[in-house]
Amino acid sequence: MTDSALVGQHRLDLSRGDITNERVDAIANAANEALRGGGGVDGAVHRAAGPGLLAELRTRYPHGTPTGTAVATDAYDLPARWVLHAVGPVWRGGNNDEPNLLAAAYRSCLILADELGARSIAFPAISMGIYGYPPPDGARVAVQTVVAYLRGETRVEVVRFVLFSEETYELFAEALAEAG
Ligand code: AR6
Repeated sequence: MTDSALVGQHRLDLSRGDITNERVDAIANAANEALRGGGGVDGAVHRAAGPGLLAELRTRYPHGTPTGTAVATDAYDLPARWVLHAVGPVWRGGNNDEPNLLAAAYRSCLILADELGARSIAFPAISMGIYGYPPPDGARVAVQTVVAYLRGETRVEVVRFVLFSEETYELFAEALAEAG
């Protein structure tokens, strides 16, 4: 299943599946501040990339990275070239700057992609699993942030949200229809 929209010359796609299979320049990972792996998509990314990923994170980012930021590594055994480890907010009721921090996590990845020269990037639904971000709001922030970025100066050509469940896919499709 796929939905697609054009934002100027850029394409925004939705697809169902496992992000570790994506053949794009960069995949984003929903990490935590420590950057030492975890469950959910982070666990899947580390398993599929192999041990070099954790070794690079330990060496280059010994103190992790704050919520709302992202760091890049090689993608090792994954089909992508880079992994962008983004830290979304833990949902704490909504009055702790969660929407801004979630938008900042997506934007940090897009900025890194531009710095690296990545033209295609795949995102999971950051913060919408273990971190408990309410699904309709999380999808809206994700789509609006990417659309706003693609309307600015960027060399990123394709952004794809890779959603694990049918429900999450539908929420992103609704958010995309609203943003269009
Ligand atoms: N491909 C695409 N999406 C996936 C995959 C996958 N392989 N696996 C899970 N999802 P989560 P968070 C979906 O919990 O909420 C980790 O322990 C999942 O269904 O992975 O940002 C980290 O180390 C959900 O829709 O990330 C952090 O401690 C979305 O990806 C913490 O979890 C995000 O769910 C981060 O929590």
